Amino acid sequence: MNLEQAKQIVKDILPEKRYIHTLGVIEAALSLAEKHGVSIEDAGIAAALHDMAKFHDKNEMRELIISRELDPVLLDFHHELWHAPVGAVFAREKLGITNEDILNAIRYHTTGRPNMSRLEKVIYLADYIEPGRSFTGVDNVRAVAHENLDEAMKIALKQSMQFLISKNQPVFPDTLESYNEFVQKEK
Ligand code: DGI
Ligand code: FE
Ligand code: FE
Ligand code: FE
Repeated sequence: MNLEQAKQIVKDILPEKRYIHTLGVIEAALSLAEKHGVSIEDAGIAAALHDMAKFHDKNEMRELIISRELDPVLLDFHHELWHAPVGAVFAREKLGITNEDILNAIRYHTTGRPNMSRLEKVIYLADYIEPGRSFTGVDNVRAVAHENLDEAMKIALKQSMQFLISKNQPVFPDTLESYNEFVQKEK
């Protein structure tokens, strides 16, 4: 599978708005990958496929989380979180992707996790800073991400958790653990 093939696959699955977001994530991921010595090929494919399950049926995703024995804690959280791990299952089962780093980048693009690979950080951050995003603080993360992946992850995770807390939403354990890791690393 190459980038053009991956783009064509998601173009057929996703509504136009989400496909445009995906093109933005590809652009940001390629730029970050080049800057930080990550495989351009892997970054492009992971970015293209990262939201492939975004609009999948909620009940089917629930069944899949159970049948594929994904983290059962997911079921206690908003279904918005499910498209990332389910997307990794689809990339493997429907598209035959076997590169575990690409699969993990898709799987953890929404929450992050401790011990992320550089590719995982690139995809998490590309999703956060793609040209279509316009929330407060995004320009700062855009600038920092090209200098220091870990510092950018810390800021993005902190802002994400602050947003969730302001909306009275629970924070998924991986998100908190990932944030803690980047803060403690600095000491
Ligand atoms: O799929 P995207 O919209 O491109 O972005 P995403 O996959 O990063 O995030 C999707 C949604 O998930 C976003 O609206 C916020 C939500 N989210 C992210 N982390 C957490 C979360 N929701 C809860 N409840 N807890 C989290 O830790
Ligand atoms: Fe997503
Ligand atoms: Fe994200
Ligand atoms: Fe996304």
